[in-house]
Amino acid sequence: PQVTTPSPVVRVSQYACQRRTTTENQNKIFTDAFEVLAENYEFNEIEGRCLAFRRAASVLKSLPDMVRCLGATEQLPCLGEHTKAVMEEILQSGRSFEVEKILSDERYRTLKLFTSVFGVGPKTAEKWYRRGMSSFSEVLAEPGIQLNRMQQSGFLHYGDISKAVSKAEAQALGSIIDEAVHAITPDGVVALTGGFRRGKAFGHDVDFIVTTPELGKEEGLLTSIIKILKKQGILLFCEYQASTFDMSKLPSRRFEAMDHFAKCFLIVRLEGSRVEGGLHGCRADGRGWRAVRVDLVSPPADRYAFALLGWTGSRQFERDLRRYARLERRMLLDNHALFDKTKTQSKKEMEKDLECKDGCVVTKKMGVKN
Ligand code: DCP
Ligand code: MG
Repeated sequence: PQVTTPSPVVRVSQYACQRRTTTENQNKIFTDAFEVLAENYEFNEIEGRCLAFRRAASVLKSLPDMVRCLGATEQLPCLGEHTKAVMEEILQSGRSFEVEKILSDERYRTLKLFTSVFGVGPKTAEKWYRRGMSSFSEVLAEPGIQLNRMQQSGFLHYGDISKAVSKAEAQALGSIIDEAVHAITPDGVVALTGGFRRGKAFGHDVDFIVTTPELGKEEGLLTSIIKILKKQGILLFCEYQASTFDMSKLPSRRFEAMDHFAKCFLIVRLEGSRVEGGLHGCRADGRGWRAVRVDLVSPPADRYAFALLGWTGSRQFERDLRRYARLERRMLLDNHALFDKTKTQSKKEMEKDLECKDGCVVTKKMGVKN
């Protein structure tokens, strides 16, 4: 008799940092829908549901093939009833009624439009929407509205910075930053991070970490870079945040979204002549340059590894990396350091941690996919 060996069940971890994921997403049809739902929950400040859809999207992105029937999702973590219902609908009809309803919703569309402006977060977007505005021209014509410097630049360069940045453009910016850093200090370190470090072909901005091998010498590095870019006449916007990093105050009790390193948010003028293959997308106005959003962060050399890890992303990967550290390794990870909690945590805190561990079946002993 013929013996069939059952195909091995590949267990998918509930943690993004334990899943091998390529940049090719085979399940875009579902994850695009999930992103709309997540964003809508975000606008309505329903954090738990927002996160649930982002987690589900992250799981589907790690799969080597497209999900073609709901049965194929049985063994997958982080997919709840709601996510499965949306998937089922998409599998049957190619679309989700709920997603389409959101996409045509006036409030969602307006908040989505307003938050696409550099410097405009959900709070400001909501404020403008409540005051009855639904277009940029209405915002710009409204006499009572005071735009801050960032928002003014956001509107001014909207056409350019809402367009994707290509890898070639990121590389061209890399050499601009590289030249500036090495003019300041020959042994300076520049690392391309964010989405481009993960191998993405396009991004919404370009993120760099800059530092010096010698501890303390990185102080003033960002301000010197800013000076050089200004002198070159290519700095269209700059917001500088000085370092508030204090090693003695670590670990901080709760996780903060932003780290304490010196950083700056820039808009840089990039000449097409500096970009291999030219600027991404053809320029109808024949300007020969475009504006690009650039973030620079400058940790001291002994924090470099943590900063690099934290700024490489993706956001979901970072979230899960911290969750994995906390729940599976009893450690505390952020952009500054990694701490062993078993040495500092009280029993009560430890029990609380275990309570918030996900319902998904994952134990320390469970084999992970990669
Ligand atoms: N990051 C984070 N938490 C934040 C902001 C950033 O963990 N609140 C990390 C993860 C991001 C990285 O920094 O991947 C860079 O932030 P970006 O917003 O630039 O995200 P990406 O570079 O990943 O994507 P994009 O291509 O949109 O720039
Ligand atoms: Mg980025």
